Amino acid sequence: MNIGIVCYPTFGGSGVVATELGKLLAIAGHSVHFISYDQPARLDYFSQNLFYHEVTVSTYPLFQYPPYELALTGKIVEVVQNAKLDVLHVHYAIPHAAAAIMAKNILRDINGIAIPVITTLHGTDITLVGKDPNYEGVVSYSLNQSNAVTAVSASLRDDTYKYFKINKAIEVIPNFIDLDKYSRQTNLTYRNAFASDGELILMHTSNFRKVKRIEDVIHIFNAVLQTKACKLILVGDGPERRSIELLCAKLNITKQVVFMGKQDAIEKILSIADVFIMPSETESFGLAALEAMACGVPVVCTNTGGLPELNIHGYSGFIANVGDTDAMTGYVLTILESDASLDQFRANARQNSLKFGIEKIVPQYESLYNALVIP
Ligand code: GMT
Repeated sequence: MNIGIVCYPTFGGSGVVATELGKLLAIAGHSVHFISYDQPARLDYFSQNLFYHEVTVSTYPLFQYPPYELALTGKIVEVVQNAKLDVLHVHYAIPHAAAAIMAKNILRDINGIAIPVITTLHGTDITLVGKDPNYEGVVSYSLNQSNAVTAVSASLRDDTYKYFKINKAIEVIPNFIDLDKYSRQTNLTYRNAFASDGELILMHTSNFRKVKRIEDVIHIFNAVLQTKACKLILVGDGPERRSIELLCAKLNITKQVVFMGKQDAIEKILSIADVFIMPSETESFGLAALEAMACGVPVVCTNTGGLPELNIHGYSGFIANVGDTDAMTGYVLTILESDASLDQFRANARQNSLKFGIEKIVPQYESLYNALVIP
């Protein structure tokens, strides 16, 4: 099958899921054509079945806002024809679903080509950005005009029905993980570079946006530090980083907190962690928490969005109300109570991640494509 994938190229969760899915589909023998404004960050793998088509936006003095959606629409129309795409799969509704629907209509009306469009909803495209009244009508229309819509959790599916006027079924296909790549890789030299003997390591990875509530990570860590010798490793970068650095300085814990910035070898870094903290305000699935669990790291998170569908309270970690840093501190300390407790939570976290292995999830997308492709 010839599959087109439209996604954001950055380190954000939707781009990661789209790129990893495309790589797996290429391994399965499909030809996969990525359409984006930059090479997807995780497209680090060479295959004769993988192609990348860059969207370039021309500028003009009149354009205070260069029309990316139009350039994307034009590129989709071109790639569908040239690469003879059978199906177009767009990740993150805004603006990808609207551009895909416009391209679908152009191809139908001008070129006599029928291209099925699948829109996968990832999270903030619904819970934050999408429900902005300026976008709500366009998002509802684009989802209703898509041939199929998927959401990464039941919670996100329900939110979509709540905030938009949707007249079709939304299938839940959760995030997935390569359990061979993401597994605990013990590397003492690496661990010792960050923590001395007996020191524990707490970790958080994200794109440092407000919705991640990284200040809660800092307060939880600061409270744990009162009773346990530990370090905090923060992986990723984004708009909140500076204020978090300032908060660490104010609390006088700068020496105990490591800001690693954006990193590729996430599985190696996660492997040295003892507890992963995800105190998000909203989180449709929590791919970063799944990556941690697969590497045998228990997760303390909030009860928002799809997180309760991923993390099992008292088994793979713990769940608390958004903003309840006291409860989350208590849960971190419970996990770290003894070596036996930590070992048990580690094993449970890995066991829980097995439900989301690629071999279980990727065929669900393939069946969806097969059901829509016109023979
Ligand atoms: O918040 C991010 O990290 C980026 C964002 C995105 O859409 O790029 O991630 C969302 O999609 C991920 C993949 O499906 C989910 O695992 C994340 O939970 C979701 N983020 C939020 O809902 C805040």
